[in-house]
Amino acid sequence: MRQAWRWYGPDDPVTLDHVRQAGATEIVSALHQYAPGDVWPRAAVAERKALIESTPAGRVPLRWTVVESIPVPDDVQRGGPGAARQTEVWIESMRAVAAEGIRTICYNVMPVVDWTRTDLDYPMPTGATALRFDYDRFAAFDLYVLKRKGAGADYDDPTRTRARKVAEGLSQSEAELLTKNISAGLPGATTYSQNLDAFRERIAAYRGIAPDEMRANVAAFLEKVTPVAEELNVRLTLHPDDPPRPIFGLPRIASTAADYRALFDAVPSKANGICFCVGSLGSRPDNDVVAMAKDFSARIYFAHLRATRIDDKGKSISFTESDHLDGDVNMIDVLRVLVTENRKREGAWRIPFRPDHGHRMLDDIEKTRINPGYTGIGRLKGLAELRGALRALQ
Ligand code: DNO
Repeated sequence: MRQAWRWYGPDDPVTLDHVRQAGATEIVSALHQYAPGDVWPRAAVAERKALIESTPAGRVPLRWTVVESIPVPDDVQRGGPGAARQTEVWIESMRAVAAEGIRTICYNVMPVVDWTRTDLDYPMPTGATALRFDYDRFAAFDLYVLKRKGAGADYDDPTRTRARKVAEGLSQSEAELLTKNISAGLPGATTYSQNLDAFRERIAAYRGIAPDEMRANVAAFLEKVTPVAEELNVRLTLHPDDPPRPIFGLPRIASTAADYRALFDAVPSKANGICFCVGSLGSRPDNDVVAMAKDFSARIYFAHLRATRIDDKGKSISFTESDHLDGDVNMIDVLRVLVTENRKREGAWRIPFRPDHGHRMLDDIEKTRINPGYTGIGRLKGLAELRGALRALQ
C-alpha cells in the first residue's frame, strides 16, 4: 500500500522533511485558501504541486497524489438555487487537479460542521493528549450554549439531565473553548469559521431537509461529476460522517454500510468510491467495519487509518481516539482486507493510506502551534505501527 501523509501546505508546522523522516512518500493536500464554492485555478494547483515535488538535492522525492478535500457547497447538499452552478465549479476544480496529474479526490457531505470533536487535548493515562467526542458535552453545547431551536427533542431524558449538569459546571472560558472546538472548524474541515449566529443560520438553512432528500441531491451531484471523473481517470472518495450520526438535527448520509450502498446503487460509476476511514466508521458500534471493508473493497481508493475507543465498552456515543492498532475495530483485520484488495490493483491504483490523527505527545505537547490531531510525532508513531503490521501481513 502507498504510504501518504496529510500536509496542510506551507504553513503546516510539520514540514516536508518531517514527512520524509516519517517514511511517507506521497502527500495528501488541498488548497485550503479557497472557500467552498470557489474554483481552484490550475495555476494554484500547479504551484502547490511544485512546492511538494521540487525535491532538494539528495532528498527523498515526494509526490502529491491525493486531494483532500474539494468542498461540496451547501447549495449542492441542500438542493439550493446555486446547486447546478456550484456543481460546475466543483467539476472545474476537479479538472484543474486532474490536469496536474492528481487522480484521487476526497470529499465529504457533512453539512455545516464537517468533522467534530468536543475535546482537542483530552488527557491520556500516558501523559499524551487525544481528540475526543463527548456526547454530554456536545449536548450541553447544543442545548445551553447554542440554544438551538428544537434541540431538546433530539436527546433523551437522561442525556438532557447529564447535559444540564455539564452546562452548569462550565466556566465562561470553558464554554468559549467548547464553542470554538465545535463550531470554529477543525483543521482541514471544509467549513467556515463561524460565530454562533452565523452557525445557527447555517443549521437553519437545512431545516426540513430529510436524509433521503439530501441523498438525492448528492446522487444528482455525482451523476454530473462522475462521467467527467471517468473521462479524466479520476477516482472520487467520499469520507464518512464523523461522528457517524446526525448532529444538530442535520441530515447525515455517509454513516453506515446502507448509506454507502444507497449511493453506489444510485450512481454505479466506478469513479464513485469511498475514503475508508476506520476511525469514523468505527466510532459507531453497529458498524461492522471489517465487513464494510470487504463489501466495498473494490471502491476503496483511499484509506484513513486511525482508531477510536467508545466509552462504556461500546455502549455509548462518546469516544476517544486511541493508538492506531488499539481501537475497538481490529485494525489488523481491516489491513488484511486492504492488502488483499491492493494485490489486485495496478500500480497507480494501489491504495494510498495515511495515518490519520495521532496523540499529542513528546515535544508536541509543549508546542504552541499545532493542528489538532495532526501533530508530527503522534502520526509518525501511528505510521510506524501500521507499516510494521502491513509488512508482516504482506
Ligand atoms: C479529519 C478528516 C476530515 C476529512 C474531511 C474529508 O481529520 O478526516 O478533515 O478529511 O472531512 O473531506
